Amino acid sequence: MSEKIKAPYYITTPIYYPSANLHIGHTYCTVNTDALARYKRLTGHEVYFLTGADEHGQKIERKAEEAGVTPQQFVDDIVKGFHALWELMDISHDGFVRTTDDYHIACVQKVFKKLYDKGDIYKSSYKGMYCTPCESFWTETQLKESGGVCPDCGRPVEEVEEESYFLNVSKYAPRLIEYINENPDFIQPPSRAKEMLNNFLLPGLEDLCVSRSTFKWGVPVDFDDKHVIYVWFDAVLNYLSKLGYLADNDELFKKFWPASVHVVGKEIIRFHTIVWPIMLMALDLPLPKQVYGHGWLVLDGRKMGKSVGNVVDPVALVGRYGVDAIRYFLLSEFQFGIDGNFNNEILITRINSDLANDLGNLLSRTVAMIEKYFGGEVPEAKVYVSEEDDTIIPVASALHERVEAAMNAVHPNEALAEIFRLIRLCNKYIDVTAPWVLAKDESKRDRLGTVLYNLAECMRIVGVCLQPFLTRTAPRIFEQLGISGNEALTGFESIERFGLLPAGTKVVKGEALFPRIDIKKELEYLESLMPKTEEKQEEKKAENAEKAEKSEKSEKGEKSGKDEKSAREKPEADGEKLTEISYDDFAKLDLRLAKVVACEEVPKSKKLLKFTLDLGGEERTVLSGIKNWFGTNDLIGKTVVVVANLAPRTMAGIESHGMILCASDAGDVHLSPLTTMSEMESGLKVR
Ligand code: ME8
Repeated sequence: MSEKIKAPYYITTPIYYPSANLHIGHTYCTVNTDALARYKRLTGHEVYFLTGADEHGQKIERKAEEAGVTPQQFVDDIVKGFHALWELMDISHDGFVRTTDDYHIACVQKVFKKLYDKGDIYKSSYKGMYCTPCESFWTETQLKESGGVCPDCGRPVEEVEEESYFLNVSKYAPRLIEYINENPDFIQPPSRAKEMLNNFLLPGLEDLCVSRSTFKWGVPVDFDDKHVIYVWFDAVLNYLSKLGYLADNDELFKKFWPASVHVVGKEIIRFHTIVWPIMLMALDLPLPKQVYGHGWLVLDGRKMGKSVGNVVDPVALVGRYGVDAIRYFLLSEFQFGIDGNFNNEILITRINSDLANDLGNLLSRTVAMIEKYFGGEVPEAKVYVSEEDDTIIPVASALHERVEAAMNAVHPNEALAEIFRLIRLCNKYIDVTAPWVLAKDESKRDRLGTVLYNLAECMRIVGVCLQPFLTRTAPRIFEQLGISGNEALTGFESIERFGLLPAGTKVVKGEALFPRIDIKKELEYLESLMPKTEEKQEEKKAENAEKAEKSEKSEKGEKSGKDEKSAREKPEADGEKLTEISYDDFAKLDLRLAKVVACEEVPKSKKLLKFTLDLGGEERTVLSGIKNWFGTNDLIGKTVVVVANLAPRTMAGIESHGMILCASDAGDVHLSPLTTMSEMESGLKVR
């Protein structure tokens, strides 16, 4: 075992804008960063993993105004959702920075003043084209190439003229060019380094405008209160402020700076490899060791993004398939450095083939055979057959090195590919060695034992390696192998040698790690969650028209309407976004208790049931799309809660007057109408 003292490891994600709820793209970046942080902890590094929220700027100020709340209220609300999402995704961050936190504001102001006093920030006036959603100025050349719209998001830019403070970027540019040329690992993947040099640094940099006076929502320049500090200048300093830079207690800063790697999306690599290093040079601080620019998740050929609105909601996916299935998909499917297309079919196939078939079956077959042939005790390995055993043992023995290389290169997907290569080889090994045939011949008992030992040991090695990736599954593998909590067998160093699993270890068969899922049903479900662009809706309509009768078609319209609605509501149900309403708004609802008198099917509708409700003397017909969960007799005599003053609506040719309130989980797996704890009279008001 190596006794080397390992370097502290400081890894960061971008701090995301709380302008809307986070989507699968942010989750992709954070989950990959989390796997890297967990891996470094597992391999003995002291790790600080930082994420957070970038809360200032005009975009947030405008959004808050639209929502009729203060910017602080607006961001507080959305940032709650960030925390909930990271908890849901098992993100193991050590710190969460908010740019509205006092320590951060103090740090930004001190840095600004320090650079002003030094002459690296100076006051002048500026006129330029600005993209508010991206909080970026663009030069004429850049706009020419992009056809006059923002090169990052494709939205219109506007002319802005201000008296501002500027950062003397041009002074440091030659030093930065030299640094990038001398440190080929600094910007990764390497293609991005070329892009930064050729597109920005070599043509010459203009000094950067680092203050704004046209809006208020930012860190004030403390010696000139007309100005707030440019949101990007403010934002990148999060990487220092959370560590206590320029604060009384700067222990974390001393231990962890410079950062080992800033993981960022490719569109913000410019700020991280040009502006940020120049700020650090001006502060006489070392530069981060690496900035890794990952690719985008793309939907229908466009970057998934909050401003465009074509986003996939991770909360719904996790509710349906579980954290590890979604973590696995995000960690394995896309090569980290380049763009990848989000695709439902691949998501489902991955869950079924990689997780349920390859991984799940390998564990269950291994444990089941040890139980069946050896009473649940891992047998000894006594009879080695090189042409069979050499297909897996050398691969298992070298796995830690391969995973280490992939993780050091910031390629979690490649690390997982190595782990799953061993899993597949083990499945093949079972087919080739055919333990069930060996079991029939008493003279082959020692060989049978060896085969099962090798499989169990490979499974242990797989479990150890999977810990940073599949946070819930790795412990379940250890449980079934009977080695839970045994650090000597689950720590990363324990897989440097093949054969550490002691014979006699008691295995325990457990539930399947990943149940197989029904592809057709799940694709329909996922389709209903996808953001619907107009074009897509048209395509869908055309598809439906071909498939169904006229009446069927109207039901499909009903279905997608409902599903869109439920997709929008889900984040709220999971505490992600709660829009406050006044009591007066609430009082507009007329909620009533109603007794279900009768219920019947709606001809040709797959989802709707027709209810006759007693609202205390008044009888109502209410349609409800709950046929997937209930039969016509299930609710008869039950008391339900109805929105009684909902405007009547005709569905499938029947007028429905009111709505039955139901609760459902994220994937709509469980659904229940609301009722009362004791018998209450029909027609009573609910408030
Ligand atoms: O840019 N695919 O915040 P942001 C993959 N506040 N990753 C994606 C993605 C997609 N479709 N969409 C977003 C900001 N991301 C600034 C950062 S840092 C000092 C300040 C990820 O909320 C990706 O990592 O727009 C991207 O860089 C980041 O979210 C942008 O998040």
